[in-house]
Amino acid sequence: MTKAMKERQESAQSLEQGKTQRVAALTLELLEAGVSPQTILNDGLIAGMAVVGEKMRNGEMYLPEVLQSASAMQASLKILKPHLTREGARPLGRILLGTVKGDMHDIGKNLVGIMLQGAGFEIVDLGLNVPPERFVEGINTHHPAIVGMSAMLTTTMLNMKAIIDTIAAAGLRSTVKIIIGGAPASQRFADEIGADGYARDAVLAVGKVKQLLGLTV
Ligand code: B1M
Repeated sequence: MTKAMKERQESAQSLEQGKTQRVAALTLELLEAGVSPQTILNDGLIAGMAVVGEKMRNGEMYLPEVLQSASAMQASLKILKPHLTREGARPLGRILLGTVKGDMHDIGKNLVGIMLQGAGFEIVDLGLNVPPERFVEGINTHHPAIVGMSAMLTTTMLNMKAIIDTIAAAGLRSTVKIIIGGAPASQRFADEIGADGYARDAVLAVGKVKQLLGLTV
């Protein structure tokens, strides 16, 4: 096994153990060694977080430990961000992004934002736990082409419909395309609630947004 492969494995394990400084240091080392940010993301961070999710489900990890892992992931994402995005280019379009009301999971949404920014879009990030009215306010203020919603709980995903209904009630539905994502979401759910698109992960979200805006060839 090469040094870089070992470090990616160690990065996943350190993330699982919530060792923020170690994960950050390994991220820098791997970048310096020429490993691509996508590989660091997939083999290190996302792989580590998948184990955290498994352990959380089985009751082997508790919230404070999961929070530690989440902060390790956020720290590493901060380091990777400039390598995944390109500054200065004229934006392809503006996207309003938020994690829906009641939901405190923002890592996936942040990653979607980074990938979209990397593809040339301008991101207005409303953060997490965003109520329907703030999405409406965001549309009125920023005039985005796309609204992106993220939800990670089977309970909070239902709030996506409330947000779409509130946008429609404000007379703004025809002004934006709406894309949804997050672990419990699906194309079927997107169809049911009247969203324009669904994407399973951050890379597919870029493709879906381009498709919705007619930017694909
Ligand atoms: Co929570 N949590 N959590 N959690 N958490 C899950 C989601 C869970 C699946 C864990 C489990 O049981 N195995 C489970 C949900 C079960 C369910 O509803 N079916 C769960 C639970 C139960 C809870 C609490 C209720 C626990 C409790 O309090 N007892 C609680 C709820 C709090 C709340 O939101 N109100 C809770 C809390 C937390 C923490 C705060 C501790 C922390 C979040 C910290 C943070 O985000 N800042 C946390 C974490 C870290 C997780 C897991 C372990 C990891 C999530 C993550 O960041 N993944 C998660 C288990 C898992 O997912 N395996 C879990 C990495 C990230 C890159 O992937 O977020 O899936 P993901 O994003 C992907 C795609 O989903 C997609 O692209 C992203 C990148 O590829 N995507 C989009 C996401 N948004 C998109 C938007 C798009 C398109 C694609 O378009 C706009």
